[in-house]
Amino acid sequence: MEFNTICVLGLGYIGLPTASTFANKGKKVIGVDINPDVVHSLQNGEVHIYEPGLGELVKSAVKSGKLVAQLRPTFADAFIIAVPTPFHDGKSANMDYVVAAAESIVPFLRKGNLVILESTSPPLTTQELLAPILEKSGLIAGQDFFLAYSPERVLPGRILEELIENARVIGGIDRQSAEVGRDLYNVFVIGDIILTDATTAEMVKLMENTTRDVNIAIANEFSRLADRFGIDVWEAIQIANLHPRIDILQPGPGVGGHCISVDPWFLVEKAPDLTKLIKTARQVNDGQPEFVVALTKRLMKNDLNGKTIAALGMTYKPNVDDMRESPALEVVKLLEVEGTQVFAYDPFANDTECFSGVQVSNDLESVMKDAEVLIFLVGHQILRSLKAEEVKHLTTAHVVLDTINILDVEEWTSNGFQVYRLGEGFQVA
Ligand code: SAJ
Repeated sequence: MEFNTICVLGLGYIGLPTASTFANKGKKVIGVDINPDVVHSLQNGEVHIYEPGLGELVKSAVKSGKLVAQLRPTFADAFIIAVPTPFHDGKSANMDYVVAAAESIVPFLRKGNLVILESTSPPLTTQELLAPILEKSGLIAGQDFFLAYSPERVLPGRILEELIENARVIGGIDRQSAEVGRDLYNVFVIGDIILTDATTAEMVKLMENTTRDVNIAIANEFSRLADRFGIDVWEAIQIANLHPRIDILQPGPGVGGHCISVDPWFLVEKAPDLTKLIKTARQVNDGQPEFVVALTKRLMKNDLNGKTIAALGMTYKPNVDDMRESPALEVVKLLEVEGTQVFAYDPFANDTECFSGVQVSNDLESVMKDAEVLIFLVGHQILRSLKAEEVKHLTTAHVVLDTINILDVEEWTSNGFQVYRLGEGFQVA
């Protein structure tokens, strides 16, 4: 089946790259977002998020007239829903954006259309939540229009490559919906396209991110054990990973982002009696900022009150601008509860910006100037390439806590710093 017009709902980290990739393949794309600022900036060819290569891609799509941005959907051959699925305070999935997006399509749904949900969703969403909403149009899913779930699986920082190269799963509400979905993504996907049913596709996505979460949790738990037993977790992991069937991930200040720290909860919510391991892994990773604070406390001889700390790196992972669910922000908040004054730095902040109650500056010098301790929380390239020789002239701090193992300890030590790392069981004299 051929799709000439594609309507993409949600122009965030997934919707915008997807919309502009289709547009650059010559498809007419209507990008829809409920945020007028997003729509307005896109109309001028400007991009509101940072992702390598995305700015140029969007500019060329808008310039060619193939991508237009607007606040409401309109008639199209295919609709792709790529809106956020955050969680409520009680960790249950908030499907409000998916529901609103689906409802906004109803007046424009016609016979023969294809609707794809890409947003990460609890199992059975496509069948039990999405289909009934779309059927308010009077059309029947699988009979009058095609309906499928196709999860995005791209890695922030490599979205444009992975969108095209990764294998794509398409789970249809029936076989034909999956096949028609393949025709759509064939426009740009060069990876394998695997067809299955909608609920399997939903589970595949959740299983992938949950597996990664559990694997990071074991690395984090090892970091605490290493601390207890006075060994270096980084060295131990490196040695263990020489085993042909072992591949331990890296510990750190915790797991953030909008995917891995959220998605496992969708399974816990739907089947609390079957998800002990998944829930515990989530709690281990969520507890890691507290571990970082406990280490900082040990460094400061159990008294954090009145101390000045520079927290370096605030995004949820290196070289992205995304601060959603960032464990680094959590570390700052917990340190503040202990009575410290924290200056937070991130190269992706605009001047000084407030993220979930934390003031984040992009001026490294002013953040480090009066600090007693530097805590490295995110391995941004700019932080990795800092030279101890230069830093020592920019800060009063002599103590450094590296939670991500990015510093050359010898280099920093020889420049007068006392360097401590998460997961190495340090003692402070
Ligand atoms: N992290 C660690 N240790 C590690 C690896 C990661 O602590 O060894 C932390 C990161 O610092 C970050 C978090 O985990 O806080 C998640 O980072 P990530 O790079 O593992 O993953 P995301 O959230 O950026 O993207 C994931 C990817 N999923 C998998 O790798 C299974 C991506 O492919 C998905 O498309 C994306 O979630 C999504 O949108 O669901």
